Amino acid sequence: MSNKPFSFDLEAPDFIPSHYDNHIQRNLSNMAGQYQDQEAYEAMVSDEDTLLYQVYELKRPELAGEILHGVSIVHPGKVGNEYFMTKGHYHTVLETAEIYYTLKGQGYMVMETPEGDWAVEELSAGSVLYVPPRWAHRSINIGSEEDLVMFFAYPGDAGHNYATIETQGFRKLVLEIDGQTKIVDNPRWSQPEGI
Ligand code: PAN
Ligand code: ZN
Repeated sequence: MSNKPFSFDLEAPDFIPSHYDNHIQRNLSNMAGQYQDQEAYEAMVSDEDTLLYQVYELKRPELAGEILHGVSIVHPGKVGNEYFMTKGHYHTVLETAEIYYTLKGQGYMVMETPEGDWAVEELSAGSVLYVPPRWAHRSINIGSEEDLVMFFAYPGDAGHNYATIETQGFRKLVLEIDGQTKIVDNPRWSQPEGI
Protein backbone atom coordinates (compact mmCIF):
# COMPACT_ATOMS: atom_id res chain seq x y z
CA MET A 1 0.00 0.00 0.00
CA SER A 2 1.44 3.31 -1.07
CA ASN A 3 2.18 5.93 1.55
CA LYS A 4 1.99 8.79 -0.91
CA PRO A 5 -0.85 11.33 -0.77
CA PHE A 6 -3.75 10.48 -3.06
CA SER A 7 -7.13 11.87 -4.03
CA PHE A 8 -10.28 10.59 -5.71
CA ASP A 9 -13.68 11.97 -6.74
CA LEU A 10 -17.16 11.45 -5.31
CA GLU A 11 -19.64 12.69 -7.84
CA ALA A 12 -23.42 12.89 -8.03
CA PRO A 13 -25.67 11.18 -8.77
CA ASP A 14 -24.14 7.85 -7.68
CA PHE A 15 -21.20 8.96 -5.50
CA ILE A 16 -19.28 5.75 -6.22
CA PRO A 17 -15.63 6.65 -5.51
CA SER A 18 -13.56 7.03 -8.67
CA HIS A 19 -10.98 4.87 -6.90
CA TYR A 20 -11.54 2.12 -4.29
CA ASP A 21 -9.86 -1.08 -3.07
CA ASN A 22 -12.77 -3.14 -1.83
CA HIS A 23 -16.45 -3.46 -2.74
CA ILE A 24 -18.70 -5.22 -0.19
CA GLN A 25 -22.25 -6.26 -1.04
CA ARG A 26 -24.74 -7.42 1.57
CA ASN A 27 -27.92 -9.21 0.64
CA LEU A 28 -31.00 -10.28 2.59
CA SER A 29 -29.41 -13.68 3.27
CA ASN A 30 -26.61 -11.94 5.21
CA MET A 31 -29.19 -10.52 7.66
CA ALA A 32 -30.67 -13.70 9.18
CA GLY A 33 -32.27 -12.95 12.54
CA GLN A 34 -31.91 -9.17 12.17
CA TYR A 35 -35.42 -8.24 11.05
CA GLN A 36 -38.24 -8.33 13.54
CA ASP A 37 -40.79 -9.87 11.16
CA GLN A 38 -39.21 -13.31 10.65
CA GLU A 39 -42.07 -14.53 8.44
CA ALA A 40 -41.76 -11.58 6.07
CA TYR A 41 -37.97 -12.09 6.05
CA GLU A 42 -38.19 -15.82 5.17
CA ALA A 43 -40.75 -15.17 2.44
CA MET A 44 -38.60 -12.44 0.89
CA VAL A 45 -35.33 -14.43 1.01
CA SER A 46 -36.88 -17.51 -0.57
CA ASP A 47 -38.29 -15.33 -3.36
CA GLU A 48 -35.13 -13.34 -4.14
CA ASP A 49 -31.89 -12.65 -2.28
CA THR A 50 -32.21 -8.85 -2.68
CA LEU A 51 -29.15 -6.59 -2.44
CA LEU A 52 -29.63 -4.38 0.64
CA TYR A 53 -26.44 -2.31 0.83
CA GLN A 54 -22.97 -1.83 -0.59
CA VAL A 55 -19.73 -0.42 0.78
CA TYR A 56 -16.80 0.93 -1.23
CA GLU A 57 -13.66 1.00 0.92
CA LEU A 58 -10.34 2.75 0.54
CA LYS A 59 -8.01 0.34 2.35
CA ARG A 60 -5.33 1.63 4.70
CA PRO A 61 -3.00 -0.18 7.10
CA GLU A 62 -4.89 -1.08 10.29
CA LEU A 63 -2.95 1.38 12.45
CA ALA A 64 -4.28 3.94 14.93
CA GLY A 65 -2.78 6.84 12.99
CA GLU A 66 -4.49 5.87 9.72
CA ILE A 67 -8.05 6.83 8.68
CA LEU A 68 -10.14 4.21 6.91
CA HIS A 69 -12.78 5.76 4.66
CA GLY A 70 -15.23 5.07 1.92
CA VAL A 71 -18.85 5.23 0.84
CA SER A 72 -21.84 3.20 2.02
CA ILE A 73 -25.02 2.91 -0.04
CA VAL A 74 -28.19 1.54 1.59
CA HIS A 75 -30.88 0.80 -0.97
CA PRO A 76 -34.56 1.63 -0.36
CA GLY A 77 -37.00 -1.07 0.71
CA LYS A 78 -38.55 -2.85 3.68
CA VAL A 79 -38.79 -6.29 5.25
CA GLY A 80 -42.35 -6.29 6.55
CA ASN A 81 -42.59 -2.79 8.03
CA GLU A 82 -38.87 -2.48 8.88
CA TYR A 83 -36.64 -0.48 6.53
CA PHE A 84 -33.54 -1.82 4.80
CA MET A 85 -30.54 -1.25 7.09
CA THR A 86 -26.92 -2.18 7.70
CA LYS A 87 -25.96 -5.01 10.08
CA GLY A 88 -24.55 -2.49 12.53
CA HIS A 89 -21.60 -3.00 14.85
CA TYR A 90 -19.45 -1.87 17.74
CA HIS A 91 -15.84 -1.11 16.91
CA THR A 92 -13.56 -3.81 18.30
CA VAL A 93 -11.45 -1.04 19.79
CA LEU A 94 -14.42 0.50 21.61
CA GLU A 95 -12.74 3.87 22.15
CA THR A 96 -12.76 4.75 18.45
CA ALA A 97 -15.16 7.23 16.80
CA GLU A 98 -16.51 7.63 13.27
CA ILE A 99 -17.73 10.47 11.06
CA TYR A 100 -20.51 10.09 8.51
CA TYR A 101 -21.31 12.73 5.89
CA THR A 102 -24.59 12.11 4.09
CA LEU A 103 -24.36 12.71 0.36
CA LYS A 104 -27.83 11.64 -0.73
CA GLY A 105 -31.11 10.29 0.65
CA GLN A 106 -32.96 10.18 3.94
CA GLY A 107 -32.48 7.96 6.93
CA TYR A 108 -31.57 7.42 10.53
CA MET A 109 -28.47 6.31 12.39
CA VAL A 110 -29.48 4.16 15.36
CA MET A 111 -26.81 4.09 18.06
CA GLU A 112 -26.23 2.68 21.54
CA THR A 113 -23.53 2.08 24.11
CA PRO A 114 -22.68 -1.04 26.16
CA GLU A 115 -24.06 0.85 29.17
CA GLY A 116 -27.53 0.99 27.55
CA ASP A 117 -27.62 4.63 26.38
CA TRP A 118 -29.28 5.03 22.99
CA ALA A 119 -29.62 7.75 20.34
CA VAL A 120 -31.22 8.11 16.93
CA GLU A 121 -30.03 10.86 14.58
CA GLU A 122 -31.55 11.91 11.28
CA LEU A 123 -29.46 11.60 8.14
CA SER A 124 -30.11 13.79 5.12
CA ALA A 125 -28.01 15.16 2.27
CA GLY A 126 -25.45 17.61 3.63
CA SER A 127 -25.64 16.52 7.28
CA VAL A 128 -22.58 15.42 9.24
CA LEU A 129 -22.92 12.88 12.04
CA TYR A 130 -20.27 12.30 14.69
CA VAL A 131 -20.45 8.86 16.29
CA PRO A 132 -18.39 9.11 19.49
CA PRO A 133 -16.22 6.29 20.86
CA ARG A 134 -18.25 3.41 22.45
CA TRP A 135 -21.37 3.92 20.30
CA ALA A 136 -22.54 0.99 18.13
CA HIS A 137 -24.11 2.24 14.89
CA ARG A 138 -26.53 1.08 12.20
CA SER A 139 -27.74 3.12 9.22
CA ILE A 140 -31.33 2.85 7.98
CA ASN A 141 -32.78 4.12 4.69
CA ILE A 142 -36.32 5.49 5.19
CA GLY A 143 -36.67 6.75 1.60
CA SER A 144 -39.18 5.01 -0.63
CA GLU A 145 -37.17 5.26 -3.84
CA GLU A 146 -33.79 6.86 -3.22
CA ASP A 147 -30.52 5.32 -2.02
CA LEU A 148 -29.04 6.54 1.28
CA VAL A 149 -25.42 7.37 0.42
CA MET A 150 -22.81 8.36 3.02
CA PHE A 151 -19.11 9.03 3.18
CA PHE A 152 -17.54 7.60 6.34
CA ALA A 153 -14.14 7.83 8.06
CA TYR A 154 -12.80 6.08 11.19
CA PRO A 155 -9.46 5.16 12.79
CA GLY A 156 -7.44 2.47 11.05
CA ASP A 157 -7.22 0.18 14.09
CA ALA A 158 -10.98 0.29 14.98
CA GLY A 159 -12.05 -3.15 13.69
CA HIS A 160 -15.65 -4.42 13.66
CA ASN A 161 -17.50 -6.37 16.33
CA TYR A 162 -20.76 -7.64 14.81
CA ALA A 163 -21.46 -10.42 17.32
CA THR A 164 -23.15 -8.36 20.04
CA ILE A 165 -25.64 -6.80 17.63
CA GLU A 166 -26.25 -10.11 15.83
CA THR A 167 -27.42 -11.67 19.10
CA GLN A 168 -30.20 -9.25 19.94
CA GLY A 169 -30.23 -6.30 17.56
CA PHE A 170 -30.33 -2.67 18.62
CA ARG A 171 -32.40 -1.33 21.48
CA LYS A 172 -34.57 0.68 19.06
CA LEU A 173 -36.20 -0.34 15.78
CA VAL A 174 -37.21 2.07 13.01
CA LEU A 175 -40.51 0.95 11.46
CA GLU A 176 -43.13 2.31 9.11
CA ILE A 177 -46.46 2.30 10.92
CA ASP A 178 -49.61 3.67 9.19
CA GLY A 179 -47.39 5.41 6.63
CA GLN A 180 -45.31 7.15 9.34
CA THR A 181 -41.73 6.46 10.39
CA LYS A 182 -41.66 5.46 14.07
CA ILE A 183 -38.88 4.65 16.52
CA VAL A 184 -40.01 1.80 18.77
CA ASP A 185 -38.53 -0.49 21.45
CA ASN A 186 -37.01 -3.75 20.24
CA PRO A 187 -38.75 -6.50 22.26
CA ARG A 188 -35.75 -8.84 21.84
CA TRP A 189 -33.25 -6.39 23.35
CA SER A 190 -31.61 -6.72 26.76
CA GLN A 191 -28.49 -5.13 28.21
CA PRO A 192 -25.43 -6.79 26.59
CA GLU A 193 -22.85 -8.39 28.87
CA GLY A 194 -19.09 -8.05 28.76
CA ILE A 195 -18.27 -6.26 25.52
C1 PAN B 1 -19.11 1.65 7.93
C2 PAN B 1 -19.96 0.39 7.84
C3 PAN B 1 -20.87 0.31 6.65
C4 PAN B 1 -21.65 -1.02 6.60
O1 PAN B 1 -18.09 1.58 7.00
O2 PAN B 1 -19.09 -0.70 7.89
O3 PAN B 1 -21.80 1.34 6.71
O4 PAN B 1 -22.24 -1.34 7.82
P1 PAN B 1 -21.89 -2.70 8.59
O5 PAN B 1 -20.40 -2.76 8.71
O6 PAN B 1 -22.57 -2.58 9.91
O7 PAN B 1 -22.41 -3.84 7.75
C5 PAN B 1 -18.57 1.70 9.35
O8 PAN B 1 -19.28 2.03 10.25
N1 PAN B 1 -17.33 1.28 9.54
O9 PAN B 1 -16.81 1.28 10.78
ZN1 ZN C 1 -18.21 1.77 12.22
